[in-house]
Amino acid sequence: MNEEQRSLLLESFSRFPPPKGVKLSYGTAGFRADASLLESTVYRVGILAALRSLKTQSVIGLMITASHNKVSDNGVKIADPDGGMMTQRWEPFADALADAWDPYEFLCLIDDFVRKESISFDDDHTAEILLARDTRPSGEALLKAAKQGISCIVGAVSHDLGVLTTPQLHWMVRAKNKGIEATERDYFEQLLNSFRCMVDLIPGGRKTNLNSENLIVDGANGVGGEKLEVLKELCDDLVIDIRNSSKTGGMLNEGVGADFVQKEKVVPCGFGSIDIGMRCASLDGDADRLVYFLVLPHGSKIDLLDGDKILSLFALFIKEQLSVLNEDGHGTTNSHYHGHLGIVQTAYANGASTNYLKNLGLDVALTPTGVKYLHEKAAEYDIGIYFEANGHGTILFRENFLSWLESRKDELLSISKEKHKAALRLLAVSKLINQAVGDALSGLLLVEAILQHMGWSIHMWNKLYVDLPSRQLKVKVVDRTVVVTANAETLVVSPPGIQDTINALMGNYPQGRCFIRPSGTEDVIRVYAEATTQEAADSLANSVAVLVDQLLGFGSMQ
Ligand code: G16
Repeated sequence: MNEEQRSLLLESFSRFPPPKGVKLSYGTAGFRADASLLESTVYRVGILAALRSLKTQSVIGLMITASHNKVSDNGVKIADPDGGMMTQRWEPFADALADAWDPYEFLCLIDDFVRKESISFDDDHTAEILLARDTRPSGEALLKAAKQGISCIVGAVSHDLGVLTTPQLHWMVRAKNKGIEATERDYFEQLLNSFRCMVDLIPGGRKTNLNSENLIVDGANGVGGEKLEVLKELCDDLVIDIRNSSKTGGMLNEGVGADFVQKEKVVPCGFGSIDIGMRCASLDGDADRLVYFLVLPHGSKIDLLDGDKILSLFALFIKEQLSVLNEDGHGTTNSHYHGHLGIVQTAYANGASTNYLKNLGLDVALTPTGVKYLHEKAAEYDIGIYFEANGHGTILFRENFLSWLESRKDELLSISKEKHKAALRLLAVSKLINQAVGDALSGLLLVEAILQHMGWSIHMWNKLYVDLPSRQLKVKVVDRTVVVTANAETLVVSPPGIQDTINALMGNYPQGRCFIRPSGTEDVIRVYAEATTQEAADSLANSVAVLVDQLLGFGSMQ
């Protein structure tokens, strides 16, 4: 780094001192904390994004969001050139940068890293960063801090895209680096064109109103509701009733949104008895998660169709297209099978969903929580479908497989119309579903298209399998980092002894399964339990939560 660069960094450093006594780390989905603590961190992530852009010689994304967290929190994360999460290799540097107190330590840290990563500051390439934020009131000021960070790397340019969903930003970064037009309009056009293509390919021709009930969507009082209004305006094929859009004045994620619906399993605000039996969906605070639900008669209970059920619907559809494509004309499968399909879940996946997928003959892999892990694993297949139970997921298509489909689709028409259509459907799915990250808007369109294709109502979809009763709890502890897990978070290796007690508790319940893990987005330990009855799942989750509270918490639970 030259002197001009050093002095720019030193000068700006003094304007963004880190908050005292707080150590933040690049967790499950970037840095997250109370918004009042984040200015310095976001400024430093601006620097990080510019360095990442120089290193990769590509456009990088920086998103200000805390997604499902409460409105007073905020967060920041980086999208890599392919639109995915920032490489995990850079996370330790992100942590060290966020934590540097002394100006010279700060400068040395950057200097050493730049050298180690061979980042070049030549004039031929300058850093370029796309910036966006969700609807949180703290977003605008934090976005300014990010710009300040970016601008202290000589020549770096930032483009403020304003309020976007997280997946829109990831999509735009990916598109821009592929040389594709990358405005919000382009995003919606691609989604809607491929959705229409899927609808046109429905067996027996386009059918309107197969799902006679309207779709009712809870927008979490956030950016998702706002963008869904735009989508609705552009699409005549979908009749959507949007509730809790950010315009209605409700509080972001407060009694609404995919995280609330999935964890509490009750109706979100704005829904009630008039919606009984209707097809309802819920987005989270930055629209990267999607769940569906049915309002049950009497009270506020729902039947939840979570990420596992969305995954199962997608898997069934993709498997059907691959079978048609690979069928040899005599009812048997071609010996040169095209399109290896793989499924990726986490330990939160309901046991019934995993059994269902395995019974379909599919490969099911397990990773730790966090799309960065699931995405990496899913990219190993020709078609990799990943979903967390909380509704965060997508379908990845390997480029080679897509090129093969593209090159063969016309030739397939001379062999069989059905094979040709199966190829077209897979190509349409690859354009409809976000290839960068889980995206509630594109996921919703794909669910709707597949339900129409199958001629299914939400009730029929819900019957694919019956969930094992489950319960999720969270426990406040003194220091959540003391809990270390292994085997895709199914085993606690530290502190010693906890796992033995959890095992003993699990033994008290038929099909009892329980695990704990430190959250990467909230200051809590999460507890998940499932068993054959709701009472048993609740009791197992409670007893493990009490154990965690006694050993690591504040002893306030009974
Ligand atoms: C983020 C991650 C998800 C993760 C969720 C909860 O979602 O992207 O992969 O499942 O946090 O993580 P944790 O249990 O570690 O708090 P979002 O929608 O909040 O960005």
